[in-house]
Formats: sequence, structure tokens, C-alpha cells
Amino acid sequence: MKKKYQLEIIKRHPLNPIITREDVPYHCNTVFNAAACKFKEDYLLLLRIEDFEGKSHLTLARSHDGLDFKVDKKPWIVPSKDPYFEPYERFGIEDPRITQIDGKYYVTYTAYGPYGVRVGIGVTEDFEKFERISLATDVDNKDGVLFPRKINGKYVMITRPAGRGGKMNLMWITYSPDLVHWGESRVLMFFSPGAWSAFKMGASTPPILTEKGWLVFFHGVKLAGGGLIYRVGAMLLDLDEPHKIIGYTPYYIFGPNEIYERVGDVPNVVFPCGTILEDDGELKIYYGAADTCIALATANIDDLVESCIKIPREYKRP
Ligand code: BMA
Repeated sequence: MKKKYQLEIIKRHPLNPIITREDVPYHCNTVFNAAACKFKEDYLLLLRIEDFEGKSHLTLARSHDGLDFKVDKKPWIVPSKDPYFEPYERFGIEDPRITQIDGKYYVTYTAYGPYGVRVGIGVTEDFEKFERISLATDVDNKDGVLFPRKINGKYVMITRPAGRGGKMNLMWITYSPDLVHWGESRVLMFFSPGAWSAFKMGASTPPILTEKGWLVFFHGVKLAGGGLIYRVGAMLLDLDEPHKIIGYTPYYIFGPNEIYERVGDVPNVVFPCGTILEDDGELKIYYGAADTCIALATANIDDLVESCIKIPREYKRP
């Protein structure tokens, strides 16, 4: 196999950005950070749409080819009015991810309210009815991604306790019998991939099953002179013991470069929340760009796995 330069593994689609606020049938400030899945014959994106009050909700977009999306006329998931959830979603719901487990589609999202951020989980079977299951974490925790199957009888999720009160912005892994009660948590990855991710790290996309392990994209944030830079790395986790890192890219493999990634409400951000794996091994990666629009990139799944393991390194937590 011809070796690929690290930034050639993920290729941008020439028609990027594929969704902007002009494509949304109602007025909004921005559309970005979308979850992705296939449902029946369609490609679905669950878009984070920010309104003019600065609050986000989630709206579906549908496509036959994964490129040309039609955005629904109305939002699908809006901040809850249920007295249990309402205080924690009052400022909006953000950054969805979709994971299919045993034929049902679970949506994790960031619930944002006056007390901070939490990971919310809900479920749908038909993309019409959406039922909230839990607020799975306490505050200051976000970027929840669920594994697509139970491991050793438990649901598994990566989260990111979010750096308040002296906590470090690191990925943790946690387990649950029922998606409500979570525990047996431990740190998944410390900042060792280097300075490009030394300010914050969080899981980006739900784990993808490969023969060699679970492939997970994560974002790494650098605090630079001009502000934050959000870039993407990949890691491969053990299939049966997913707290074990088999390999990872110590450098970023995707970062802001194009004008729509460099300029927007928050400059220098690429933020994938969803992927779709095609039968031929092509992975479609949907990412928010500069917190302003949605773009598409593709990569070969084997190249991504290879990028995680080509330099063998033992992962050591401090
Ligand atoms: C993160 C999240 C993302 C956002 C990113 C860059 O903390 O809020 O939704 O894309 O910051 O602003």
C-alpha cells in the first residue's frame, strides 16, 4: 500500500460546505456539528442549528446520496419542557451524536443550562418520536459518544468532564446497565498526543467497529496566540476492553485549512460528530466548520486504522 502523508488520509469534498444557513427553510444564525446515520434508504443528518438568541436545537436533514441534503421545515428535538430536563436544557441542546444499538437509534447531546453542561441521552426508532432517557452525567461534562453495542453486558460511553473546578479536559470511559446509571469510570486518554491537543480533548464521533479495534475520532484543541484551534486525531480501542488504547495518531490528521473552516462565528474549527461507513470501505465524515456550516470529508477506513497503529506505541497514562 502506498504510504499517505498524514493530511492526505482525509479528503474534503470539492462541493464543501454542503449545508449552510441558506439551506435551512427557516431563519437561523448558523448550522453546524451534525450527527449522521443511515435510516432505511436515506442518509440522515441531525443538525445543530443555532437561533438568533444563541440557543441550539436539532433538526433533521435527508439525502439519497450523502451529499445533497434537504433540511426539514421544522426542528425535531428542541429543549425539553419536562420539569426534570428543562433547567438543564434551558440554554439549548448541542452537538448531537447518533449510535445504533440493537436496531434502535440513540441520540447523545450536550444539554446546556444555567448550571453548566451535561450529557443527555434519548432514543428513537423511526426518527419521528423521540423519547428522552436520561441526563447521564452531572454538570460540566459533554461530548458523550455511545459504543454501538454493549460490551460485557454493559452500555459504554466516552465523555469529557469539561475542565471546570480544576478538572482536566480529558476523555473518560464509563459503563451502564441501563443508560441511566453510569459508573466504573476511568480516564481514557491523557494529553500525550502532543501540544496540538494540550488545551482540551474530547471524543468526536461514535466508535466504529473494525477488525482491529474500535476506531474513534477525537478533537484536540490548542490554545494559540490567535485563539483556540480545533483539530482531529484518531485512536483505536480494544474490542473487548475498550479502555485500552491499541494505537492513536500522536499528531492531528485533519485541521482547519479552507476558508470556511478558518472564518466564521468561531474561527479555526473542524468538529466532526458523525460518520457513515460505506460497503466499499469509504468513510463519510460530516463536520461542522467554524461553527457556521457543515462540510463533508471522506477517508478509507483501512488507512485510518493504519494511521493509528503504524508506529507502535504503548499508551501510558500518568
Ligand atoms: C466546543 C463545542 C462545539 C464547538 C466548539 C468550537 O466546546 O461547544 O460545539 O463547535 O467548542 O466553538
